[in-house]
Amino acid sequence: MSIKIKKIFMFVAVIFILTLAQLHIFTAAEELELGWSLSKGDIKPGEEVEVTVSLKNYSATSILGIMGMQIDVLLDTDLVQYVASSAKTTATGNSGDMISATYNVTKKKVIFIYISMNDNLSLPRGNTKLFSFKVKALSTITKNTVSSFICTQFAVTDASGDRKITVTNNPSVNILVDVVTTAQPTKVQPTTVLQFLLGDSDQDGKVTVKDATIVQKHVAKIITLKGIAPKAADADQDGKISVKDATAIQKYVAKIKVKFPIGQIITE
Ligand SMILES: [Ca+2]
Ligand SMILES: [Ca+2]
Repeated sequence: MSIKIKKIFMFVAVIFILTLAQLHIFTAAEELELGWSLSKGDIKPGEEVEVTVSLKNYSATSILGIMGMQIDVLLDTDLVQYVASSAKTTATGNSGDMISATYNVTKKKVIFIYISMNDNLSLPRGNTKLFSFKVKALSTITKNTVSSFICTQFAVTDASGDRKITVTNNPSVNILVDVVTTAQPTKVQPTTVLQFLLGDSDQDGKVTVKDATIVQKHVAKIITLKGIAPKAADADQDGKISVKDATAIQKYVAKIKVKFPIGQIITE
């Protein structure tokens, strides 16, 4: 049998065994466990995080070795998106072994596959870290959200060939997308202080008979007072400009006592 055919045969055999393991035909011995680590504890919307998947107890002597393994991680694409080309294997196998980590866009899964192509060799014990990938929290997330990745398949074939290891628990990793709800600083509205000389309709700094004339012109709609002038022109402080204001100003100018503070600085 040529080496090529032998390898193909091995490949088919391992896939077959993995499938059987999936179907739980073999008694599951839950000895292997998946571990997860994140490059940061929580991320902001739009930020990336690297997820590393590892085997927690592959060093256990009860496990003879791993000849085949498939791990599928389903991404919660409502919250995170896969960062293109970030899936990579961190495991190193023996010469000729097939190790890959890829992202399947349709299935929304990062799929890690290890298949030993050697007769007697298997995944070296030092391989606690298997693969990693990056995801990015959607920038549209507006409230604190936990995104969970679920491992939907974890099938392992051990090196003895007649004993299969399947971990049937459903490991998941949680990523907190933390939307900072920083309190918006309260904008202090600048207090507008209005100051004017009551009765000074023409804004020349003194109250004269001209101011009464201005009021009359404004009342007659010959002119229109603008800015602070209408405030100053409202000599009797009744909220409107009328002929009574002109009269009050005239009285003030004539030094006839008025009950309004004409000629005084008013601050509002
Ligand atoms: Ca004046
Ligand atoms: Ca008035």
